[in-house]
Amino acid sequence: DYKFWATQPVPQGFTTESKPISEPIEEDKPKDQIRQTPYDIPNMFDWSEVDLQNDAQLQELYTLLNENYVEDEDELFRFDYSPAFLRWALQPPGWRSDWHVGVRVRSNRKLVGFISAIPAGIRVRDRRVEMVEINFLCVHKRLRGKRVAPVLIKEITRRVNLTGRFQAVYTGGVVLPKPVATCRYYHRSLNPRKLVECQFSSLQRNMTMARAIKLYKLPDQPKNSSFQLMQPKHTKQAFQLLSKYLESFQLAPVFDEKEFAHWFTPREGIVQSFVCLDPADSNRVSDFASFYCLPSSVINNPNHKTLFAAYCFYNVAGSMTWIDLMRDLLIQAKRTGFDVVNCLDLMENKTFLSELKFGAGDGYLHYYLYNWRCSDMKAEEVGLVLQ
Ligand code: YNC
Ligand code: MG
Repeated sequence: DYKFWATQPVPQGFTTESKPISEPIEEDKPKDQIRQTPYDIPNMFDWSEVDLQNDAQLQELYTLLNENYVEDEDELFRFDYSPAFLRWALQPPGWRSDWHVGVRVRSNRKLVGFISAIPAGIRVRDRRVEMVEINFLCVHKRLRGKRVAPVLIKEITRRVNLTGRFQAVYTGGVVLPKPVATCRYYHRSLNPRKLVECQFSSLQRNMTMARAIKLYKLPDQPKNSSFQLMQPKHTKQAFQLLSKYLESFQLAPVFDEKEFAHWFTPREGIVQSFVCLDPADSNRVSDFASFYCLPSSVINNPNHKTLFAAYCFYNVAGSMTWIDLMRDLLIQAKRTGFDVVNCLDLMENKTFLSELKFGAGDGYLHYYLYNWRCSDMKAEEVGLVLQ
């Protein structure tokens, strides 16, 4: 049983709503009914806002996550979010530093816990809600199992509620009450030799390394000759193309143009976005594709330190087929030096995964809403990708 989650406004149990509803679980609270002071944490710790503008504090957060954040089940890999990536992920338009919540050891000021919120307009079926996205919940390995995580969650909730927001969206690999959707990870090898050496993948029966290398070979150049890095002159049209496309999903972000520019303006080593142009009118953006760059540390491997992974972000096949668009994105990722492209089976991704030789992974990603009741969604109804 879930001792903490039983006290929270989330659907209790794992039963399914029969009607296609979308509504709050509990009402918004007036400000004077929200706790005004931080929750108590054990005596040896202090709350501490992490100032990401400050390079030293950004480095402290980087180190906490690099050493203690999400690992795969076999403890072979751990996410290695770069400092610059963390700034991008945690400082979108409307970010607040009091939503970058740290916990420090009182005696030596060491950062040992963290949770974050960023503002996001999210549409759930026909309801648009001003929510937050919760991410980077982390407790130092030596402090696990001591119920620090629930205090972090309650404290970020309090700080978000004080700004008049009462809903959140978050994702995770663990099963909690209650996923609104569950997506599966797929992986496309670009550098099969390294992936095998790192035990990220293994050679299937009857497969030799030479055959694997041949199987995953890609053309050197994109098929669509107009496929190019998104430039400022493309932003407005790419924004409109994506916004229209996202209307077809049951759970999706609603970006404004400024947010779109933040999330998709190419930043080396962080996020890469591409457009294709209409051959009949080279001023018209017809297709859009993007990935974000998230390496993983390879744990205890004598030969490899880092696995370079690109994660499919938001894509729109306008004039091209999904297969042609996403093959061009794979070619681009390969040319940039990535070892693997990871992709969830949400939006229309199932239409190209097998044809482009993505393999099903063992990881699942559950999507959760806080203080929102709605019926279950299929992976292909989800139009939201978090970092
Ligand atoms: C998790 N990932 O079930 P019960 S994802 C939520 N999300 O509660 P303790 C989690 N809850 O079962 P530990 C969770 N993992 O008693 C565990 N829990 O009801 C629950 N890992 O607390 C768990 N990062 O402190 C249990 O556990 C209670 O010391 C146990 O700490 C957990 O960022 C954790 O995977 C995850 O650093 C911090 O294991 C730690 O183990 C760790 O005894 C590696 O906690 C890194 C990792 C999680 C990545 C993510 C999204 C987080 C969402 C949090 C929920 C937000 C709700 C909305 C708030 C805003 C609302 C508004 C408005
Ligand atoms: Mg704990």
